[in-house]
Amino acid sequence: MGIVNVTPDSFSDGGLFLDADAAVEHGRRLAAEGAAILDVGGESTRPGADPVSDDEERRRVVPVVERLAAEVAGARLSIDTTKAAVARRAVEAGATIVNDVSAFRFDPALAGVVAEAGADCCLMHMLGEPRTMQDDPRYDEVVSDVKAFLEERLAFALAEGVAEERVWLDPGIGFGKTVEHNLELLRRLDEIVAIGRPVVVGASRKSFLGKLAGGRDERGRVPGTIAANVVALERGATVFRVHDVAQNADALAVAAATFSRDVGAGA
Ligand code: PMM
Repeated sequence: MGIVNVTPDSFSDGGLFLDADAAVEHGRRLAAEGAAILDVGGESTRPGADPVSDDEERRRVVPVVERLAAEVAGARLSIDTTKAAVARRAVEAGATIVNDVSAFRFDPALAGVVAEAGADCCLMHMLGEPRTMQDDPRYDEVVSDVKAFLEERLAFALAEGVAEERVWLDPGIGFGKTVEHNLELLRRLDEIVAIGRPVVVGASRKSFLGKLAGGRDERGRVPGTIAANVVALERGATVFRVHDVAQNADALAVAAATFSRDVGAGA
């Protein structure tokens, strides 16, 4: 899953693809590098980020989804949003996956949009909300807490009419987690996989990788991203949300062949 952020302020690529032409070109390049999915987002979820209005978010993402659907063959389109109004328009424009970092908490009507469209959805764990999630995150026991949250959100999605086979789950690396929380979730990812739905991992370029490896900035975190994704693959993850598709796809192809695994929905 290649990341196409149409935002001025995402943590590692904010502002680079705010113009629709640049975003479409970037998506085209990620698809050529092997992305099976392009994840288009118009609202930054970095720690401390302020919310964006429905109208502004729609204005950013809908033209990009429309053009990617028309111009780029071979990759499915995912809309990274927490808002029903944005998802509805993106699905009309050609998205077939809804990636919701709030797991239907911020806008419960989003579940109905997914159910009605027959779309796939990714439900992610986050502690609280982006503005405050990194202020001293605490858990009773991080893996059990995240697992219980994802089971509860899966049950909510099913109750709203989403088919179980449409739901993917994500432990939300970096969303209200310390370095040790992130490592424990990766180390014990098999316990999340045991819920029985495909597991998505989004470790790409995140700050814990910089903290573990010499204080590297976002662009220097590709080797760390690959290490985290190979561990996640070994523990059973099947979807890897990344900025650097070519490098991750090569590494995961070799790791998957070694483990005799499919990379599933692809890098
Ligand atoms: N991380 C970000 C945004 N969306 N979606 C899922 N499913 N999982 C993630 O880990 C995730 C996400 C933040 O990263 P970005 O600002 O580089 O997009």
